[in-house]
Amino acid sequence: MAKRALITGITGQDGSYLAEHLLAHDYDVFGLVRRTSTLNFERIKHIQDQITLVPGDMTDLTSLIHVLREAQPSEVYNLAAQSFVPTSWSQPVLTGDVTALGVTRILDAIRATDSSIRFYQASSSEMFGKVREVPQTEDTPFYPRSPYGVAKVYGHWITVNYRESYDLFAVSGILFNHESPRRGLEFVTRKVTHHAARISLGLANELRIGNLEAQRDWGFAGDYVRAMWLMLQQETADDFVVATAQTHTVQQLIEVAFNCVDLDWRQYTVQDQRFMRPAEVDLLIGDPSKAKASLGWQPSVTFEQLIEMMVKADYDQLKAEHNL
Ligand code: NAP
Ligand code: F7E
Repeated sequence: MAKRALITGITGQDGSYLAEHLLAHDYDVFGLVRRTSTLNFERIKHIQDQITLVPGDMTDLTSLIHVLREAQPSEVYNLAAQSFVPTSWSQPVLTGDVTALGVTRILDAIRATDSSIRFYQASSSEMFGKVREVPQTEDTPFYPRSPYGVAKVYGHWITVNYRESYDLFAVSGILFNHESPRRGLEFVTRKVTHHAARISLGLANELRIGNLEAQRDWGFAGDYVRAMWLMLQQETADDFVVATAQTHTVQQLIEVAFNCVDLDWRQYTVQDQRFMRPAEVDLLIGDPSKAKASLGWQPSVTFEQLIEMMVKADYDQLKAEHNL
């Protein structure tokens, strides 16, 4: 019989790639979707006839219990979150409700319905924040720098706690930044690649940006969902860092993206205080040795290939949209 998986956050970047990955492994895929007045199935419309969407919300325990009863999954991937860091300062309580308490709700719903379900929690490198060591490993202490990071630390520890308290197969993937042409336009990689493409097509004339010095370990989302799946196929539940072990500044990101369309980034880039954060995470670089050794996981896309892929996708899409 086909395995059944439930993905919360299926309409997001990672949810769409994970759904594709699970379908390719012959899973019956269920996706939790919240009610919206306009449909936002852009990232999953190409697979919508192969998956089952079930209504619910991470803020509503009853809906999570109903969804688990209906889907009867053997694996749950909890990707739903308020995931944009700046919004976590303007909506800290909502961020805590969805990104932190939402994890407890889904874990408790699993306990109430079927404690044999394997559970994946989308933890984040933002938990390392003001980093205590370089590179960051599974043992690096957390020091979050935003309400989002704080909420993710809660989600991480409640997952560990339910594993230890109730013997659930519950794991956390501590994933470093991962990007793709499906990344939301507000995140820095997609903002930059989209602007590079727009400027080269004459549709915009500048890129307004915040901190150029921040450093991130950026990988490809398609590679990272493979690691999520591998974590739930192991004999024992454990937590893993997933990263490329390479870091780049925001400025390097802009240089690479603008080079893809033969533009000099300096001519178009304007620093704008509005995009600075009240507290910054200056440097992230992960050590994925444990994932490599235990899961056999490694990234397949380099930073340069990733940015080129994103610029090209934006360029082609804008060209088609504007009949250029
Ligand atoms: P994303 O594109 O922002 O997607 C977030 C998803 O969560 C969307 O499907 C969204 O639904 C859903 N969601 C938000 N609030 C919800 C609620 N109250 N109830 C039900 N669903 C809700 O995020 P992503 O980049 O795919 O990331 C996936 C997960 O990994 C997130 O938990 C994120 O925090 C974590 N993470 C991401 C990265 C990264 O670099 N991408 C790194 C580490 C960890 P709507 O479409 O309806 O808004
Ligand atoms: O910012 C700097 C900004 O918003 C990256 C989420 O998926 O990854 C993501 O969080 C860096 C920061 O991602 C702009 O200050 C400069 O230093 O793309 P971002 P993030 O905050 O790292 C982690 C792992 C997650 O878990 C999160 O869910 O870029 N930056 N100028 C800018 N960032 C944005 N967004 N916009 C700018 O104009």
